[in-house]
Amino acid sequence: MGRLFVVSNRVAQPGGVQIGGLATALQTVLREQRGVWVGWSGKYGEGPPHIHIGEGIRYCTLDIPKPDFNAYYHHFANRTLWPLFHYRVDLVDYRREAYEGYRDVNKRFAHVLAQELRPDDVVWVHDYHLIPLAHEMRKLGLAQRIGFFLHIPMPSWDVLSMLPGHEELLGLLADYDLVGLQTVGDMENFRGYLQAIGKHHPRCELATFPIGIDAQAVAQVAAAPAALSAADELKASLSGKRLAIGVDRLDYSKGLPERFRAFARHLEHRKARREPLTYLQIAPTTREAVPEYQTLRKELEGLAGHINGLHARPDWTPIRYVNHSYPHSILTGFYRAADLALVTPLRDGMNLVAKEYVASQDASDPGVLVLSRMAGAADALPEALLVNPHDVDDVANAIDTAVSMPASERRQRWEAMMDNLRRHDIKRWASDFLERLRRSTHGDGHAGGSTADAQPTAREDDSPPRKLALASIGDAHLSTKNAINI
Ligand code: GDG
Repeated sequence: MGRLFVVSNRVAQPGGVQIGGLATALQTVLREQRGVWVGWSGKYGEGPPHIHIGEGIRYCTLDIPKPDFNAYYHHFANRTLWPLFHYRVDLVDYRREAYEGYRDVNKRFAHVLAQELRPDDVVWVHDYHLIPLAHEMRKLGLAQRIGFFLHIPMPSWDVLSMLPGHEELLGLLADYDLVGLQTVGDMENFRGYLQAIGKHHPRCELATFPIGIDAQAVAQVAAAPAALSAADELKASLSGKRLAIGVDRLDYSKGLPERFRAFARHLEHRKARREPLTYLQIAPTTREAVPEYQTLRKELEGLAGHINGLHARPDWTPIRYVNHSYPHSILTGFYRAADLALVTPLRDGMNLVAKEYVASQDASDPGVLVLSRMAGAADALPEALLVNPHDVDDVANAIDTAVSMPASERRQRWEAMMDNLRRHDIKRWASDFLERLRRSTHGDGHAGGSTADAQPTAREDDSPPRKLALASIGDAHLSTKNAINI
């Protein structure tokens, strides 16, 4: 069996920034399969790739000149594709030169892979930063099996078609042997899109692989002394009040202003005035160079100040709003201390926080998950209190329901969710994807020859979602203070 190559914008090197479950899972698979992890080095510049071997994995990282990186990452990936794929067409900023920079950086990645790959290797590409990569690799004559996994939502045709040149860009996905999506809805959107643009038979297979977490590992960390003492300290600071928690990168897709407003609405309810609830929102900053993130930060600061000013009492502050990031050992303790979690993104490919919250709970006294219907995780966790994140009353009422839910119902819901998380964990996600990629038919068409001869025979997967994981591997800006996973 050939080696496995994982390609993502960033790589998780041992001893580097904080490691999440996704990074750990990929590292495990890479170790088992004599793997190579390819990504940006984190440095600007030109020159040959850096090779580093760590814990059985070969890391191959490339420097990228700053102007190219700005065009590729800051602009096209995060100011064009990210808002588009999250249905925020109002925020899409398309510039042709940024698209060209994005294509150039993908070419750089392809050249590095061309130097490294052997004929029987398999390549697994991650996320929207690298959509054109297989195409660039095919142009260099690389015939290996190449799979792509999209971590974010795949929107419908009417949204995708607003992107200038969408047919060219999204058409390039057909150069992969396998395109994996988070949910059946994402897959149907992409299939509908392909039909609308007249590509009824993509040469690649489409399938859903809902990402999971290492539920057992998260549960163990949450029950370990570091987490338990973090939970105790947090509870002690609440003076007997109940706690709601939110943990999200500071990103407009996560629905934070809407959530703050919904919490304010809850505070107006009579019962809430009798038994006040404290809401802890942890929101580490990311992509700080992108203006929309700066605007969001200001908006949240204003909202938190306003809501606190309106409702706080001398001995109680309703919203504790924190921009720092915390190690997972502490975060799981915070999850465990919270009576409910508010996971209300406006759109989310999956949302791992929802799953981590569930896995961190004490089985005898679990908390309640309030979850957006717009998150991929809602497919796998129907026992959560599902809400429309745009509807402040719906979310405020769900908070009331969560606070008054009897212990027996909380346990029943939690057990069903936990069962799902255990059965569909991150290891299974990775092995399902790789197994499917290795047996993909089109790869045989490529092997050792030109891709032009490969017959397009679509095989789309309608199987129900395999449920349910930890971290984004795309984010480049992980300052030492606010690092999120990798
Ligand atoms: C993309 C897709 C999809 C957060 N704060 C801290 C911290 N985190 C960790 C969480 C979680 C991860 O970051 C966030 O994962 P999400 O899934 O919630 O969201 P994205 O970053 O947007 O990820 C998403 C995911 O890819 C995987 O496919 O689910 O839909 O958008 O693991 O715990 N980690 C630490 N400290 C923090 O303060 N250590």
